[in-house]
Amino acid sequence: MHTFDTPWIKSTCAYCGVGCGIEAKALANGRIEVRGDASHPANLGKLCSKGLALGETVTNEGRLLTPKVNGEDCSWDSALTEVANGFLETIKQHGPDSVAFYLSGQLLTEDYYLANKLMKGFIGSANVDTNSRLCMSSSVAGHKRAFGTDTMPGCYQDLDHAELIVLVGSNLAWCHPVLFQRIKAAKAKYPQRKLVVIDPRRTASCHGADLHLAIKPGTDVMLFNGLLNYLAKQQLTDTAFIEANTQGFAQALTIAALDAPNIEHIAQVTGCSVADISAFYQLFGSTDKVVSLYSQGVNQSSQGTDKVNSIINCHLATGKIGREGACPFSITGQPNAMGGREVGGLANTLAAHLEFDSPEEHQLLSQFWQTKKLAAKPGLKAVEMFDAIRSGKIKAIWIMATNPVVSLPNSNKIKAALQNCPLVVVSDCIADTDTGRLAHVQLPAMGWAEKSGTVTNSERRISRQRRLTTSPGAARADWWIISEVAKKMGFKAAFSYRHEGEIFREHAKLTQLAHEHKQHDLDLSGLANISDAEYAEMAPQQWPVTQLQKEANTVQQRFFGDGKFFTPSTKAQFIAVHYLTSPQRLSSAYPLILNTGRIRDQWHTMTRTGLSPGLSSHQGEPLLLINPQDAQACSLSSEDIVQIDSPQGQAQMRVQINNDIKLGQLFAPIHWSDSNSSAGKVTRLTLDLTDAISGQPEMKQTPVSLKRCDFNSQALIVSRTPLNLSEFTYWVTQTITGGFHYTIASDLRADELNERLQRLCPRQQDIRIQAHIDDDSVYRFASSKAEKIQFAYSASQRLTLKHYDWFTLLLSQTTPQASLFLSLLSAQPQGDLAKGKIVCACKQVGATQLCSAIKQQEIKDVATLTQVTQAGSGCGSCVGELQQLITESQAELVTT
Ligand SMILES: Nc1nc2c(c(=O)[nH]1)N[C@H]1C(S)=C(S)[C@@H](COP(=O)(O)OP(=O)(O)OC[C@H]3O[C@@H](n4cnc5c(=O)[nH]c(N)nc54)[C@H](O)[C@@H]3O)O[C@H]1N2
Ligand SMILES: Nc1nc2c(c(=O)[nH]1)N[C@H]1C(S)=C(S)[C@@H](COP(=O)(O)OP(=O)(O)OC[C@H]3O[C@@H](n4cnc5c(=O)[nH]c(N)nc54)[C@H](O)[C@@H]3O)O[C@H]1N2
Ligand code: SF4
Ligand SMILES: [Mo]
Repeated sequence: MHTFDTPWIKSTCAYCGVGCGIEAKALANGRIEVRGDASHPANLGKLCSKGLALGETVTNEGRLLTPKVNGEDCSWDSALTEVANGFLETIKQHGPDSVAFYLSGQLLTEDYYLANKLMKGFIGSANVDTNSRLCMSSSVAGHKRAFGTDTMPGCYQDLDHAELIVLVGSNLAWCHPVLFQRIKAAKAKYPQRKLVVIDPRRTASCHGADLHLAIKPGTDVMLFNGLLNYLAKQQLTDTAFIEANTQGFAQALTIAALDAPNIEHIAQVTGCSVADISAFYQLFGSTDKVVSLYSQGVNQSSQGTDKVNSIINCHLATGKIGREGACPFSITGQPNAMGGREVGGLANTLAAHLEFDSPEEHQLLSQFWQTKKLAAKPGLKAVEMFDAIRSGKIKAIWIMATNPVVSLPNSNKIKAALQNCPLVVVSDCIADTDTGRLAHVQLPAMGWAEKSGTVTNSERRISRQRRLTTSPGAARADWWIISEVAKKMGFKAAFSYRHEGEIFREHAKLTQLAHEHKQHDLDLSGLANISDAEYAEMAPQQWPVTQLQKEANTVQQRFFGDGKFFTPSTKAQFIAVHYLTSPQRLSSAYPLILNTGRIRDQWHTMTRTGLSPGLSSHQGEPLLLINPQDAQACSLSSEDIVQIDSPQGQAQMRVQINNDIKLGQLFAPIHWSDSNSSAGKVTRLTLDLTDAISGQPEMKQTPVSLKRCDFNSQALIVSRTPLNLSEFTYWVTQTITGGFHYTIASDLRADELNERLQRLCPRQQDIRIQAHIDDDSVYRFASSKAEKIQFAYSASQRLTLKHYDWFTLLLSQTTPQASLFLSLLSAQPQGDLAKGKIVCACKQVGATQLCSAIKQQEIKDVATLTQVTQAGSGCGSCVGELQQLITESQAELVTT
């Protein structure tokens, strides 16, 4: 018999900035099997639920297969000509600043480099910005102010050595799970190590933390100014380091002392107790090896850059930088957020960390690219860029690998801007996205597993993403698409590449020249002359790279160990920062504050993770987390649908009452869009207010009001084929194994809804059954063909959703059809359906299974639960929820 055996190929995960190495293998059924790469220094073989499910998302479902102009399929040649001519014509009539590119940290370095080269170098405008503006730009600006360059000082091994880790505005357990597990492993080995979490919500990252400071949103600068003042007062600063290697300490301290004169004042502003604040300050002051790891709770703020510097100030004051286990650590979000920063994807930098304000650097780059048109001044940052589209200043935009109609704040405005823009070009792998719907030209891009190039992770480690499989339809690599458009625009000589390795070498060569010129941080000289074969085989390289490392190694490099920084004086800069309240104020009209962020198993706008039934099962509907007291005050119960209003727009979500949220605050995940829900998109609500220095929008503090939606009926539907349910007021789609799951709510009466839904049943079914159960007034319906359920629903005035977890499993069952029908009619899940909602995505263990194991075997700790059920033995990021189930069932025992 012919066996289909392909080798394991090393590549890098498609998702977060941890940059885990994977090994993948194509299977005979077209699927891809994925496992962690034990030799990769970022993860040493570990993967999280998203990484483990990578294979499931490699599917042709929903893919954009051909180029389209005005919705019609066309050849590559005509689509590329349309784009090139459209841009040329606009530039001819209105000048280079009338066009723009909006890029993404999900492009490969090679794609990113070329897009930047085309816009800044050859079109002659710096209107090229990226979704990193929404993500890392406050960190970039903070680094530049303090260090002179955008330099990440530390590396992942610092997490193994740190005696204290402070997570500031980072839900690492869900957003960078492999690093969180690494911290937990170190803590288990050395129990004296401490973990402090600073976050307005109690998150999964608080599981196992020694201290949680639930600060009021936006008060981080107050907390860290207080820490600086405390360190000085208690003489816990490193005066030798401050004197020899820094500038501006006195000024920063004066402001900090004015801002945060005593702990009582800090307690009042931050809402934390004096005892907790003192405990944190003492820990920071008395611990030698401290890593402060921060993310969007810091960056996405109207004061994001100041928040970053307030943290860095404390590290500089104590010399906790450049040493093993000690650094301020900006953890990046996207797989190639760092690569984008290297090539100059942001509008206010040139390329290879060369800057606009230096005529020599401008000349160096002009010569290297052999162009006379290099942009002379910074371009528009993301929010400004879309404002310029709206005002008509920008008339042509090319959006690549990002979905701004979902991810930029004030999405109604973004949508209106694109609707008015004469030319919108979108490169994406997926056909139907909120942004793609507004495109004149859609270009099908290769996705992860098809494309090839490099990405840089949070610790400056460059890894190869390799092609594992062929692309469906006419999809092409992003770099190829960009180079073809550039050639058609007349820049043939500068954009002729045989393959992506040539682009990479050019980028590395530029960093070498830049480094020779300014002796700065970014130096890839060791990769500037690698052969094609060496590029193909390239093992992970952490920069600076002065020599190609032939094999993956765990040698870690830090910056600033010698006390020298990249400022003109070579000294690090303290930045004096004042705590400011957000301009977004609460009022009687908008009395609650909406925080937004991520959930464990979804990635951004769900265009990829939404394809995985396993990942979607953790959370299937847009939800609003609310404190019990606020819920009561707004007359809301769990599972109500609520309308959320902000000064910018309206959304509707399902209420989840949750003690982890403080009074007056709310939390909503960012993942739902207009493509998968009627109104679950959070950026309908968020305001486009930005940090004055970085231009990063404040996404975590929107004032809103709530109103319960009283629908007359609700239904849950499963169908093998997609349904269009836009006629119903409230709807949410979810991918499940075997088909689709829908949740709807309607103003119709339940009996009317029942009638309407029956019409959606596909024709020519073998069996149709229906039932109306009087005592709970539920209408049930199911139809099957070839012994498989094709379509089923439950409809009622109100359904208790938590009793219907099993509904999402209906189409995946190997259970005999009779018992499926029985489950449906009786609403009592039979067989495998009885698993309940999936808690452990890796091992597919459900809540009902876990609860009954806990009860039957009287399990009191997570380790035993894992042993008994396997849940938590994969990536471990569900451990917090396992603990919660145990706690809840113990509470039930006490109260019953
Ligand atoms: N599962 C999953 N993982 C991801 C992603 C994903 O979509 N899904 N996306 C990736 C990307 S691009 C990014 S940028 C990262 C983001 O990773 P994180 O920044 O960890 O994620 P968020 O949930 O956006 O926000 C982090 C926390 O900031 C808190 N916060 C809000 N306001 C404040 C404040 O004023 N001060 C402080 N101290 N905290 C505050 C929020 O309550 C939230 O828990 O995740 C990456 N990893
Ligand atoms: N309210 C609120 N809004 C936020 C945030 C928040 O915390 N709160 N976080 C912000 C942050 S940190 C980020 S990073 C953004 C993320 O927001 P987006 O970048 O808009 O989110 P994605 O869904 O990752 O969009 C990537 C798109 O590129 C496509 N794609 C994937 N791979 C490729 C490829 O190789 N080539 C091409 N051409 N296309 C590809 C995907 O199908 C998808 O449509 O959201 C921001 N918006
Ligand atoms: S932590 Fe998870 S999502 Fe992030 S790179 Fe690793 S496997 Fe991928
Ligand atoms: Mo991000």
